[in-house]
Amino acid sequence: MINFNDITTHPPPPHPPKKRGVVPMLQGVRARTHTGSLDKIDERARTKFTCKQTCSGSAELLEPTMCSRRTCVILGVIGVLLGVIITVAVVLTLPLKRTFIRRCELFPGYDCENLWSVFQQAYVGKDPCNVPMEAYDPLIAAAPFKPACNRMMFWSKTKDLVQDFTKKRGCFLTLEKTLLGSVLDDLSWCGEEGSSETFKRFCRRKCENNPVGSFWRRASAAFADVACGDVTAVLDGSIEKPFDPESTFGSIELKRFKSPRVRSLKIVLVSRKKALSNCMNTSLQDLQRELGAGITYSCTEMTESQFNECSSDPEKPCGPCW
Ligand code: CXR
Repeated sequence: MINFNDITTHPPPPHPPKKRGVVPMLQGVRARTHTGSLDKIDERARTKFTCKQTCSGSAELLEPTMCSRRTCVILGVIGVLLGVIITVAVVLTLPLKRTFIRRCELFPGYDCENLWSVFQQAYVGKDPCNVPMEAYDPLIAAAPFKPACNRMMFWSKTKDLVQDFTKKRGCFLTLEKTLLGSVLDDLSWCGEEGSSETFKRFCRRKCENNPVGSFWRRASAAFADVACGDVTAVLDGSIEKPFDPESTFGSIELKRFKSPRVRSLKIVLVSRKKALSNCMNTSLQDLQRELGAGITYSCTEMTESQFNECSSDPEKPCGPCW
């Protein structure tokens, strides 16, 4: 008879707690350690152990791995290179595109992504001293200027004054307030032969056919082509020669005003601290000679504060300040 009470149950012999993911080879190493052969640790196992420590920063997670010190270094270098390339691309191109698209989207009804790609075709991959005005013809055709009779305002050497003015007095339209003028206002860009990138820094501006200068000349020509009615131009009365025939206004815009489409040109001569010229200035006589036949000319002198007073009254209809 079997007395079941006599049967003693022996718990299974305790297993040493398993370490997660211990490499079989290292288990072998431990076993041998118990038998006192620590000095004979398999060199390959030691290499892998060291590598895992280097890669993960932890000696706990020991797993079979293909990683070697060389692989770690190569992966690290590739990672750093990728990081540098992505950062350079983001810093050099994306902000310009982002600014372009963000400003463009303020004008409803345009395909801004398409305009960006048409814009890029003018200068990308080209020598930055060899981008003629005509390179921007497709861009102008994609977003043509609309005439705003009696409200068009031009300027030379007075951009800051005019910008403040048009911010307050919305009725006048400058090139910088149109879609194409606003998306590129105060920006710099260029391409490079053999590259598909847009750069926005270190773009040479000394040569005539640089991408920025050519854009403003082309856009100014197209904007002046649609001028109509009474046109205003704000010139600087604090310099000795307020009309510069070499400027964009003198060499491009003025020459494109045509009668009878343009009825009159009103020059507003604004002096900042000290007036150095007045409406009798010889450069302004040159301007009158350049003006197309049939267009009436007038000139008004103003101080900067009179000019600002005029812009500070948004209720005044466009025009009665001069
Ligand atoms: O007489 P410009 O001015 O050469 O050109 C001004 C005229 C304005 O009527 C405007 O319609 O030409 C147009 N225009 C711009 N909107 C513009 N925005 C920035 C021309 N140039 C513009 N810029 C930059 O300013 C150009 O890169 C150019 C400089 C022209 O300044 P200036 O006071 O001599 O280099």
